[in-house]
Amino acid sequence: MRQKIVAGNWKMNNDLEAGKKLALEVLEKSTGSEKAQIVLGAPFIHLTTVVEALGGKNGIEIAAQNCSDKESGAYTGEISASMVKSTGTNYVILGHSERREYFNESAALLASKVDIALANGLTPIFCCGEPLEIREAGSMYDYVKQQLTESLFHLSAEDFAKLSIAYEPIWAIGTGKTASSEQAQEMHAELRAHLATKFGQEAADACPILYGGSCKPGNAKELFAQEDVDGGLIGGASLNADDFLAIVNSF
Ligand code: 3PY
Repeated sequence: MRQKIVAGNWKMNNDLEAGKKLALEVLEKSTGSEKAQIVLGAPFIHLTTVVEALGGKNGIEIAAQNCSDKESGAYTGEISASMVKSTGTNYVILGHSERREYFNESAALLASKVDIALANGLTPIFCCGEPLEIREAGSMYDYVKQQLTESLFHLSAEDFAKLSIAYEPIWAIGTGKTASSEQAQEMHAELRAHLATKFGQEAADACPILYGGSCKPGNAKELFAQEDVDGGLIGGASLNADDFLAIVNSF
């Protein structure tokens, strides 16, 4: 049985107090016996506060939304994987389409970020997904598989076994549009088959592949019922504890 994961991606929202309040509300309203691992993806400056506020209760984990590809040194404004880890944070979201698009994160850079995250004991949630024109041209499977090849296929089997993948079609992010459960299932199955060509069927079968892109309480159940959809990376709906937990409880 693959691990189920529902991760919130708070993006650049909430000041410190509001972030802490949201995390505490998720804690209060959760039971600790959810079927999915809960992960909260908080802004860097929230990490220490949120980790301390949750105190490891109900098994809730915290994610950073990025980390540097450099270990340390003269990189003004950057945050390293070891700094993230030192806050008690165990996950990191890497390669979100907003980072690829607005911060020019290339496949090669993301390969380095994956390496440094793993070397520092962080579990990457590696994002991939195609823009609308690629979907409309029908080349989405090749496009997304290439994203995985370029940033993950250098990994050892041992390192690959530590990460999760989030498929987020760009045309479904912040647009209110969601991939249908069939579209999500088809892509997830294609990606899993692709991973199997490199890491073997057993390793591919064990890798959680999450769906992201306008996942909400109203559509999570149907998406999560798909064989190859192992949870979600949740944007807007993760900013509301009730909505987020409704999604978590859609398993
Ligand atoms: C969204 O659902 O909008 C996301 O980008 C999740 O990462």
